[in-house]
Order: sequence, then structure tokens, then C-alpha cells
Amino acid sequence: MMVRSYIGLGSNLGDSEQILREAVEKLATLGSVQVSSLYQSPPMGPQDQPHYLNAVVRLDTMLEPLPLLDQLQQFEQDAGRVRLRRWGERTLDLDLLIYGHEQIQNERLTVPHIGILDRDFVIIPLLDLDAHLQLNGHSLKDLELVQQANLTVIADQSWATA
Ligand code: A4P
Ligand code: MG
Repeated sequence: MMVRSYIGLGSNLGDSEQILREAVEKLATLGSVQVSSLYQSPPMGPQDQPHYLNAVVRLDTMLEPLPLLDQLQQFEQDAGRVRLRRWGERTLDLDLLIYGHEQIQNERLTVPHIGILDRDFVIIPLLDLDAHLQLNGHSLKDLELVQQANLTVIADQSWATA
């Protein structure tokens, strides 16, 4: 069955824009994709790390959640990701934010992703893709965080396909 999922993309090491472009290409092998605008955001967590580039991809896919996570982790490895510290710098982070209407809680996967409602660099790009998106009964566009977002648009929604 085709399921609508949303994947969060982040990078703050290496040529982040190129790394995110390649990530979108890889995600496109898993189904059909739509891409948010591309944003720059100050680091959440340790402040002694570079700013991030962030975006969200909407992926309509036939993959089940765990096989999808396997693919995301493979793509992170392909990008040369090394795990340094919690909330620390990385070449590529791919988080499964939303998978249809499923609530998933197991050793490998918590969906919806735990941080969504606290992260402007997730909420704002989600709204690019679906202005009326709801999560646990919250309309994302009504969150206070939306008014206080501290993000800079780097490029519009054509950044990954141009
Ligand atoms: N896992 C559980 N649920 C999920 C899910 N929904 N999607 C498990 C993906 N993975 C999920 O992930 C650790 C484990 O989480 C995985 O093995 C998977 O089974 P990880 O990617 O190795 O760890 P992480 O991403 O380093 O986790 P951490 O440290 O909690 O980082 P976050 O929460 O991903 O945050 N600032 C800005 N401005 N922009 C950012 O993108 N990103 C982070 C990382 C910090 N600061 C940031 C940004
Ligand atoms: Mg992650």
C-alpha cells in the first residue's frame, strides 16, 4: 500500500547543499518525492558547531517503516556520516518524521518523530509541503513556534531539482 511519509533532512558538515541534493535523489528511488524550500538554521544543541541546512521531503512510498529506516540509515552511511555526539554535527541526518497516520514505538523507531513540535527547522518546511498538516490534533500552522521561527530561506522549492 502506498503511504505518505515525511523525511527530515539536515546537514552541517561538508558541502551541505550538495549532500542534501544527493539525499533527495536517493529518496526519489524509494517513491515519488516533493521537496520543501531549503533553510539555514542555527544549531539546536551544542552551540560550537556550524549552522545547519534543513529541508523536508514528502515521500509517497510502498516501503514499510523499518525497511524505509534501513534505507535512510544506508543513505546516511553513504554520505560518510560518523556519529560524534548527541545533537552534534553530521554530514547527513535523515529522520522519519511522519508515516501515514501510524504511531510506531519500538527499539528502532518512534513515529511521529519525538522532536517535531519543538523544531522550527522541521515545522516550517513541513508547512511548505502541506499548509494544513495536522499532528496529534494540532494544526502545525497554529503553533507559536511558527511565528517565532529563526530560519533563513536559502532557496525555493526548486533547489533540489534545478
Ligand atoms: N530512531 C528512532 N526514531 C526514529 C525516527 N523517527 N527517524 C532511532 C530516524 N531514526 C529514529 O539516530 C539514533 C537512533 O534513533 C537510530 O538508530 C534510530 O533507530 P541517529 O540519527 O543516529 O541519532 P541522532 O540523529 O544523532 O539523534 P540525536 O542526537 O537525538 O539528534 P537529532 O534529534 O536527530 O538532532 N540543529 C539544527 N538547526 N538542525 C538540525 O537538523 N539536528 C540535530 C540532530 C541537532 N541540532 C540540529 C539539527
Ligand atoms: Mg537522526
